[in-house]
Amino acid sequence: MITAGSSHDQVVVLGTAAAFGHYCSSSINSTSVGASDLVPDGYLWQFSSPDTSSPTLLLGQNERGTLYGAFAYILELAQGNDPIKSASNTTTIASGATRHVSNPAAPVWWVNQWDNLDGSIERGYGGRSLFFAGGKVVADLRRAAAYARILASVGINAVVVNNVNADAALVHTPANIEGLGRIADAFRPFGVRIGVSLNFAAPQSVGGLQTYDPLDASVVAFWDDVTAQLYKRIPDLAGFLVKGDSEGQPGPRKYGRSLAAGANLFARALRKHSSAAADSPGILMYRAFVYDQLQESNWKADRANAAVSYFAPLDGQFDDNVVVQVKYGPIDFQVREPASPLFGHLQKTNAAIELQVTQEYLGQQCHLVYLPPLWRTVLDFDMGKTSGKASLVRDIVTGTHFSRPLGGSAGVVNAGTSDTWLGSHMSQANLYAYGRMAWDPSGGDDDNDAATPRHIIEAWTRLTFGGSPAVVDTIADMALASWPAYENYTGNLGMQTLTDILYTHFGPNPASQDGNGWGQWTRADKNGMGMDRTVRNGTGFAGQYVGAEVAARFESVDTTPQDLLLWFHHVPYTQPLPGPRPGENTTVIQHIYDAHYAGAETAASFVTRWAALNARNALNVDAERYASIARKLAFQAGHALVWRDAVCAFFDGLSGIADRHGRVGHH
Ligand code: GCW
Repeated sequence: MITAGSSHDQVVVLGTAAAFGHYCSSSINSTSVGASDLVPDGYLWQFSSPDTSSPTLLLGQNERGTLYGAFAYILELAQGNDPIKSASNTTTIASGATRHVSNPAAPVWWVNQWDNLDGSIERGYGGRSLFFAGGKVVADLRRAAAYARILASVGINAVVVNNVNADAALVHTPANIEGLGRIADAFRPFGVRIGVSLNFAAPQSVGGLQTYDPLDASVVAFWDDVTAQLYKRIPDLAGFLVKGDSEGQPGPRKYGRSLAAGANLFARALRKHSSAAADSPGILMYRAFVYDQLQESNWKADRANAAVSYFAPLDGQFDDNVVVQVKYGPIDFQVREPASPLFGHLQKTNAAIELQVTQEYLGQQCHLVYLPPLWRTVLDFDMGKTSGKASLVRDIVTGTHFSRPLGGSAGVVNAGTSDTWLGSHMSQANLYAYGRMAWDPSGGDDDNDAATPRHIIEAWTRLTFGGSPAVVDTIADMALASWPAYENYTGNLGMQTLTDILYTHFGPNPASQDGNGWGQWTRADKNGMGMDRTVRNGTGFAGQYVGAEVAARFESVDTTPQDLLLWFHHVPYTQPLPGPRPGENTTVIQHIYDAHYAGAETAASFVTRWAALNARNALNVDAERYASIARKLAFQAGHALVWRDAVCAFFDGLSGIADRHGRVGHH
């Protein structure tokens, strides 16, 4: 227990609730400090009434909770806030003291790193790996430890350190297991546990076995042995992450085994090692991102159908320490997707939502795209009535809706050796927000809630650039305008991000969206576009929503929200749409032109808004960060024009329909 402060009314007492109860047993018992209100990793702040001389208490349910409570307290002070005033959900208790309790919404609030053993990071835009180089764990892990501190400060409790496209050798050589142990040692002081991605074929590719069949006894023994070695070095291992049978990765289907059999293989190996150090059994995160290459000529083929068709029939067959990790949308981190319908089907299975902090399809850290508003569309999505009540995705993933013991979220972060960790200063707001929303995914309904996207970006801005109201307002306004702008200039009306789908996922390439085996199609031809995902005439995807009212809403063009129109329906370019102002009409093609011009205009305004802050001397930012952000915004503004012109020219050429305002083409 640490005490700080010189005068009595500034004393803050920091520790676990149990230690505090023990220490103060003569005057205050642990019930009176609210220990019973806390779940593991939760914390409370207790402020005495002004007329008593008791210290402020900052108590965690466990040591990790104490750390989160301390970071949260410091983050308030650093914003110039008085924690007692800014604390939400406070209650007044006996003796007039005020208590604020904060508990994580679910046990899993992890991040994933897609780091390879050679030191590269798949879809990483912030430099090389913090963990690996040249096939092994790096010797100097000081920067990894600094990353652990960042993660703890935003409230993350575990990191999976290597790519889901996993290198089998990572867990096979004693040197690598020792290296993983050193990473865990670097993270442990910050309460962040580590997890490891496994390669399903390792028993065969590095283990010398003839098979990797999950039901084969020698394969079970292989994984038991690997798991035992890892626990020997890392007694608080968080668990494993497995991507099987997807995008060329090996998996159980090769042997005709179910995905549940594949997941349970690892879950059982983990379960044998529940230990006090880990304070809960190791968790097997199993990815729902499983799909096959499809025949585009088949109008009914749809990659979006894959997750439900594979996983829904397996509901109830996964062991209790398995969590199925589901990407937020049915395709792949697009700028706009409906929530994955799989969330509604996992009623007897633990589920977690997978979000992407690294901006793979979303500008790759060269564009300002503040992601929480996108994440909210999915977390707040209602799958329809199940068990007689609304089923919001956020309640499903925390386990509360279907009464599951585990659940939560995984954020693909891909931080690296860059000075900015992620490749740009502004993208750090997304990591900060991910931490806040993973701890408390409920925010957003109420404008006064500290977890709304606006409150989160305002807090991040104050912490990063100081509290000048002009800076806070400008950055918050730009951030909140950024995702809609990016959607406008890359792919509006639910058509997906029209990027180069084949390799880079960066920059416009609308022509690449069709004629490929990846299944991210727009089905654009000279008459119209959009995937027909209706049950009546299309791929049947709309019918995958468990709530009949949700399925019915998406089945009809008239009731599908406009921003998902082309996700669910194939319509002519001349399809009428309500215009931007009441009484105005537009069409799909005109919407495409207008949205791309509007989006590019917003991106251009970021440059001038940022420069105006500087001109007014309102900026509390050093010259280096000012210039770095200015450069990124200038790039974004230019690239938005490239996007605008490429997409508009493509659809102008394909449809032969002129822009009403004469901006596009040669008509
Ligand atoms: O979005 C795609 C990415 C792949 C990634 C895959 C996945 C790690 O383009 O790079 O592989 O998803 O999530 O497994």
